[in-house]
Formats: sequence, C-alpha cells, structure tokens
Amino acid sequence: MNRLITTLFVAVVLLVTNQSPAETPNIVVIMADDLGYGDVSCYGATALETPNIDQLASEGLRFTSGYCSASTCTPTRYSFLTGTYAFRGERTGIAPPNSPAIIQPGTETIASVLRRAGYATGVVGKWHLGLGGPDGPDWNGELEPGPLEIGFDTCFLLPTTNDRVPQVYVHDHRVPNLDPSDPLWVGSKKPAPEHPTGLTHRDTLKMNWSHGHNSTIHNGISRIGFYTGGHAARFRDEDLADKWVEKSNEFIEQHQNEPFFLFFASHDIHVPRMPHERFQGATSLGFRGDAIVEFDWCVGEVMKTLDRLDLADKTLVVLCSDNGPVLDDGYEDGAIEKIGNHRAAGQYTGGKYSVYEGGTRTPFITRWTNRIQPGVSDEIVCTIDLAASLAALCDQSLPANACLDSFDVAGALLGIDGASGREHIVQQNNGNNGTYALRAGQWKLHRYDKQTARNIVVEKQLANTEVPQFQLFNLVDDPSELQNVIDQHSEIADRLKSQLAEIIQSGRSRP
Ligand code: NG6
Ligand code: CA
Repeated sequence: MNRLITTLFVAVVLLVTNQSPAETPNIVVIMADDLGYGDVSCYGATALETPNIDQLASEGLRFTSGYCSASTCTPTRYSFLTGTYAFRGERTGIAPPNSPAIIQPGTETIASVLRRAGYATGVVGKWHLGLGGPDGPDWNGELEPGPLEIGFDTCFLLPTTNDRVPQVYVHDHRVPNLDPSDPLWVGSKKPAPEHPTGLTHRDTLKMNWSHGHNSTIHNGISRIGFYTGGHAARFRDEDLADKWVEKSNEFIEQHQNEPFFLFFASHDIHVPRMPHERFQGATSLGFRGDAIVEFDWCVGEVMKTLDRLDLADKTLVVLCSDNGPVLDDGYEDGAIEKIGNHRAAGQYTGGKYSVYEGGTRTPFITRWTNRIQPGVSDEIVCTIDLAASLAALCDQSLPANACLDSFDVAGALLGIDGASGREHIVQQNNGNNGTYALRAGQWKLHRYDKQTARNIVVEKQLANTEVPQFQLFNLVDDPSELQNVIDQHSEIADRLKSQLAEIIQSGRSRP
C-alpha cells in the first residue's frame, strides 16, 4: 500500500513538474564518517562554515529526524546496503583489518536492486565491510568477494578504516600499484621483534595516539594492526579526500548518459584526522574541524560536477553520516582541547558508540533540483530506508526475503505533501550485543541487556557505566534524554518493550 501511495505521489509530482514518468533520477549517496548532528552550519554549528552542505540543504530538504541505523560504522553500512538491521546478522560489529566479506554474495542490496533497474553502480571511499572469503582478504591476489559480488559494477576503496592497516586502495578486485617483489602482509601480531610501532617509536610520530592505535606506523601515524610491504601501493592520509573526489567525478562523467548510482563513502571526519595541508588550520577546532571543512569541499566538488554536466535536476543527492560524533577516538588531535562552545551532536546527548540520539540522529539532506521543494522535514527517515525507497522510485519490487527492515519512505524523502516517514526506528550501537533503543514518535526506550553502557559524554567516550536495563525518555519535552521517566510512564515503556522484542524476534520489521 505504502508503495502504491509513493508511486502515485511520484506520478503526480512528475505530472505537475511536467516530467516524463519514465524518468528516474541518478542517485548519489554521500555518507560522511562520524559527522555529528551539530557539526555543520545548516544544523546550527557556528564555530565553522560548511557552505556546500548548506547550499545542498537550501536547495533540498533538511531532515531534523534523519538517522543512521547504528552508532558505529560497520553496522550502519551493513544496514544501508542490505536494508536489514545489523543486529540480525553475524559479525556485523566494527570490522578488523583482515575481516572477510560480511555481506555474502547473493544478498540483495541497494546496489543489486538498482543494477537490476538498469543503473551503473559504483562505490568510492571507505568500505569497512570486509573483503574476501572465510580466510579474509588475499591482499596480493583477487580480493573477492567484495562490493562487485553484491551489486556494484565497480569500486575504488579504502578497504577498512584509515586508523586500521593497510593504507592502500582497492580498485575492483585488486590493490593497484602493488610491486610483486614487495608483497603486502597484514596481520594482528607483530611480524618481527624489531618492527617499529607506536609503542617503540612513539617519539617519531607526527600525531600521537591516545588509546589503542599503537601498532604499525605509516606516514608518521601508528595504526590498529600490523603490516609490511606494499610500499609502492601506499597512500598519504592527506591525499584521501582528493582521491575520492577524483574517482567520484570520474564515475559520474563516465556514466553521465545512463542512470547511475554512486555511493561516495567519505573517510572524513574519522580518525586519524589528517586533512590535506591546504585545509590544516582552516578552523579553530583543530584537525577535527578542518576535516569537516575538507568534507564540505568534497561535497561541493561533486555538486560542481553535477552542475557542469547538467545533471542536478536528473540526480537525487542524499547526504548522511554513518554515526554520530566522537572527539578523542584514539589520537591526540586537539579535538577535545579546541572544542570551545561547539556542540558536535547539537542538543543531543551521546554520540558514536551510544544509543542516545547523538549516536544516530545525524545530518540528513536530500536534494533533487526542481523536484524536491526546498524546506525542512521533521519526518523520521533512516539510511536503512534508502534500499526500499529507491527501489520504489525505480519501480523495482523487493523479494519478500530481502531488505527486511527497509521502509519505503520515498514520499518523505522527496518532501511530498502528506507523505510520512517511519513510525518507529530501532537504534543500536555495535554488532549484536544487546544494546538497543526504540524511537516511536515522541517516545524513546533504551534497552541495555548487559546493563552497562559507554559514558554518554562525547568527550569521555571510553568509560563504561552501569545503567538500568530499561530507560524511557520523552523526546518532545526532553530531546536531550536527561530525564528517565520510566517510573511515571510504565505502561508506555511496557508497550515499547514488547514492540522492540517483537521487532527483534520476528526477524523482520518490513511488512
Ligand atoms: C574502535 C577504535 C576507534 C575506531 C572505531 C571504529 C580503539 C581504542 N578504538 O575500536 O578508534 O576505529 O573502533 O570506528 O581502537 S567506526 O566509525 O569505523 O565504526
Ligand atoms: Ca563511523
């Protein structure tokens, strides 16, 4: 029914705007890394300016209840691609450097759906969903399965996340520029007693680590995990953003005359924050702020390409983040010391690793020039919904056993009058560890099966504190989730507890 309504809405909009209904948009999803609700100026930041993201928002729809599914990277990306909550899957927590592919070939994904609809599909940037078979990636050989086995025609990737080894790109199935006489080795144990690390050579580092991140050193930065070899293939952290822009623009240019889907997964503003020299010092917030400005520049460059190729009114752009903010995430980059009055999560409590709103409520903007009426939307939408929503926009039906938690909210994403977003959304932190929240309308239930949670103060993410298994908040009266009202509203809490248990147990929430 929902799908029928969307199709009708879209048909009406297309008629009103005098477009042929056969025309479906190109799709560009730009996902930032660790970007918080309050980190960009159109969401209230005043300590820095993000003119390109602001422009996207002023030409499109800015969501005040736009979510990612989890407050860490791997589970959000898993859910975005598969349309299924990550807590249903195995090994969906933060992936280690040698993780095998987490999404199995044959799984329906947003990319496979769009490919079936005739789209050219590409992913550029951070992957962090594992590569290779059960033994993990064969770094010197064919890196499969990976994105190409789940619906992407092409990929140009940072294989894990840049605080993890190795610092090499992956193009389709290979690490480019590998010299066979200098093979790449990646492991979790120190390869030789004399191998320099962030512990043994700490005084040589250009950015000190604060916790973890003290293994192999590359480019003056020590990382999680060890590696040797592959020197000709290694990149400089400072050049990542330029490379993503180059590859994203290349993909758009190559496919400008056919429908395309580009997933641009920026590494900004994840640690190690090492923006290009031309952005270093751009803000008063240190490298964390400078990385936000670098990300904003990337958004602008992609928008310029769409304009230059006359594609802005043929392209739906979605801007989102993979989880909320964190200040010190393992390196001494000044993020805490220089924060001043900047509120990375806006008015929300918590951030990365937490199921408070700060963990998953993030910047979320849609723009489709001349189709989306510019404005602000309070509808609840989530990155997990893009699979079903884009499928509906492209008139593709989803198999019953696919995208199990993805709702068709295309009408809300396009800002169509009267179209609503989700009624409820499950939030989680990392993998399948019994920490959840359920937002249903104005109410928010937290559930901690282990009765412990990361400290909710963004500046002090590492501390674990004891918490009651259930807490209830009223987001209208108390958006910052400071007053647990479970004792005053036990009947509402009971209803949400059952609803959450039902969503978890039934194995799906999509009708
Ligand atoms: C944590 C890392 C953190 C970051 C995170 C993944 C330590 C102490 N912390 O384990 O630095 O890498 O994993 O971030 O190692 S994410 O955005 O990719 O999920
Ligand atoms: Ca992240």
